[in-house]
Amino acid sequence: MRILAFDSGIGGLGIVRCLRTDLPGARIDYLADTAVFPYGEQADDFLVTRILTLVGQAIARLRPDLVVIACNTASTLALDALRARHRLPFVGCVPPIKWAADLTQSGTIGLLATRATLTRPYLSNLRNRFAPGCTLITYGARNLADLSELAFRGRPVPERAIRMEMDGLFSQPGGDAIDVVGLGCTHYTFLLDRFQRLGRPGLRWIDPAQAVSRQATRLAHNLGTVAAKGPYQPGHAFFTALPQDMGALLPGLRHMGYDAAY
Ligand code: DGN
Repeated sequence: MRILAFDSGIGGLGIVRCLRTDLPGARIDYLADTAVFPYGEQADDFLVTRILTLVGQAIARLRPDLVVIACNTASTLALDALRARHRLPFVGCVPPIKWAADLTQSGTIGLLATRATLTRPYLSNLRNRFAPGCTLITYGARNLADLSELAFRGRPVPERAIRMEMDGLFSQPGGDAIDVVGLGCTHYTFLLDRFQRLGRPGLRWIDPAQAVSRQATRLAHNLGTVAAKGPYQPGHAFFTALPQDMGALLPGLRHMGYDAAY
């Protein structure tokens, strides 16, 4: 079983970490489009073409059995187009609106995501379908993805900068009533412990990484080609631009740097 996971940066490695445990016998390759990170600030047309091209090339080269689009910004924009183009199972990653709506007691849910994700019809559809009775307060964070990259690398993350972004959500009208916050960007998994520490007591934070991994695992088992247990297979990580300080990359993923094929 070969899995390809894709994100703009290190965010999808939170899902890869879960997949490692859920599918120890799978070979997981990771492609990060670091050359145009952050995706949240790019134009939609540009991103769709780029994602279709990069993921298409990676599929042709790595021949995965299953693809995980481990990025909300990419999934909410290009998942349907990818599915239409490739006869492969795709697992996407979208803001956990339904989950938040199921958990909230106050009826007010918060969502942190990239600005791009928040403007997509995909999000309003999710909201209309799964949380019609809830108040949804969103905040499109510009800096949280960068701060997550720092956290991932084990570098100091200024607490003040995280607080400022959290204030962007909670200081909106009605923000006091938020009791559940969904993470709508895979990068934020690496800041979850800080959100929990700095947020109001009693707030619930939803990180979909584990659920996405479980969904991929279900599909992998349905394909019938997956060994339930090891032997453990290391994967490769490919970057479209050589990132600095990637020493903290997940153990077992060998860093291949930029590959001309991409
Ligand atoms: N990790 C990505 C997401 O889930 O939306 C995008 C982060 C970014 O590029 N800003």
